[in-house]
Amino acid sequence: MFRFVTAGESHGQALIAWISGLPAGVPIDFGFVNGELHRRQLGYGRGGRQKIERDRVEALAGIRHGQTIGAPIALRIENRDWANWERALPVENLPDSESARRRLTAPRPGHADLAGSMKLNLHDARYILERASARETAARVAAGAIAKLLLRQFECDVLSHVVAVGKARLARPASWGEIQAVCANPDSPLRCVDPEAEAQMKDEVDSVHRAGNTVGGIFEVVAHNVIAGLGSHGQWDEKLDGRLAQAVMSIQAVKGVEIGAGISAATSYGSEVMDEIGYAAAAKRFTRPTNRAGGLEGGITNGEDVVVHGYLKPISTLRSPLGTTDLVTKQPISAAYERSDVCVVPAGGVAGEAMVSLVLAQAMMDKFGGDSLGEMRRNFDGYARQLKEF
Ligand code: EPS
Repeated sequence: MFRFVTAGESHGQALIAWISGLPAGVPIDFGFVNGELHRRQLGYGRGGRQKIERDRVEALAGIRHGQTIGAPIALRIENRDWANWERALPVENLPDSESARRRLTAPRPGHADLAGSMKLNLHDARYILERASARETAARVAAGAIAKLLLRQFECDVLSHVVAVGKARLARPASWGEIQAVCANPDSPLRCVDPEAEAQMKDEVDSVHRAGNTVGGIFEVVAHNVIAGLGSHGQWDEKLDGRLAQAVMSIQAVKGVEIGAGISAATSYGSEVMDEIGYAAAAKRFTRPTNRAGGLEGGITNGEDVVVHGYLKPISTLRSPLGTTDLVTKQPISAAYERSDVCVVPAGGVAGEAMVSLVLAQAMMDKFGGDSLGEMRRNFDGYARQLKEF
């Protein structure tokens, strides 16, 4: 069974990702994994923390001689900021622990601070925010990179780009080639395929930054060359669109997920929404002139690109804070502020790629299984042949 979980706090020693259920023999390119971690750190509107961190992965288990060995994989990413937090968050209860604590009793509206404090019966949101922090997405991206390396064995690739920042929006669809080009460009400030739309997005970031505010947006994750038939129409929890939605919704600050053109489809007519079906005899495959379904029908991939949109609310830590209530005194107070990102939509997209890759890798394992990559490839190739002969 393919599974993954993470551990680690934002200002603790390290983040950990644990992945189990991958076949033996998948080549692991650490340059690629570290490149993915670097991509997550980029983006116009990031805060001071990214000047401290240099995310790199260290493999502790499950990878030997550059390949998976069919054993659980453990990955570690160091938090360089830990050096500044060792006294505030020690593992052991040191003699000066009490005075060194950096308590947070002014819960930020929109963050996990209040809900988590009530739930855990703590009058200090520190422990909650440490784990709820989007720093955790670094561990997801490391795990997602491993999933991507499995998908790439089957010619499938997953990338993302930014579709909206605040009110600034990319008004046209992006081709796969454009998405590849913008993802390969380390100087792209917001990973938007259109320079004019990107300039407007930058203006949005600048203006909210000046106002001590934050801004959200929309990212689009595209999985290219996904084989038809992943997922199932059989049970609610086997439907791949539902599994993707859960995975992307679980990313910090995501409050909405859309598959294909799902949101506008709700207010359009049937003839404007469905993708007509053709057939390319030479390629022996069914074709669609449009892909409004986002590559999924009935919870099953249909052979078109899988397209998932994540809708990110603005970051909840505001330099001009909103009003809140102190957890201890119950008196009105301004919400806590130390430092914060202003816009994280490009980083959210990289986390989205990781989650989509992990779900697709899981669906590939469900269908093609195999304890070794060779066994999985035989299963895949046999099915691919069946599709051609269909
Ligand atoms: C986050 C708060 C900030 C972000 C962090 C998420 O951290 P800090 O309080 O240390 O400045 O930078 O995201 C990351 C560290 C990261 O690597 O993405 C939060 O509260 O969610």
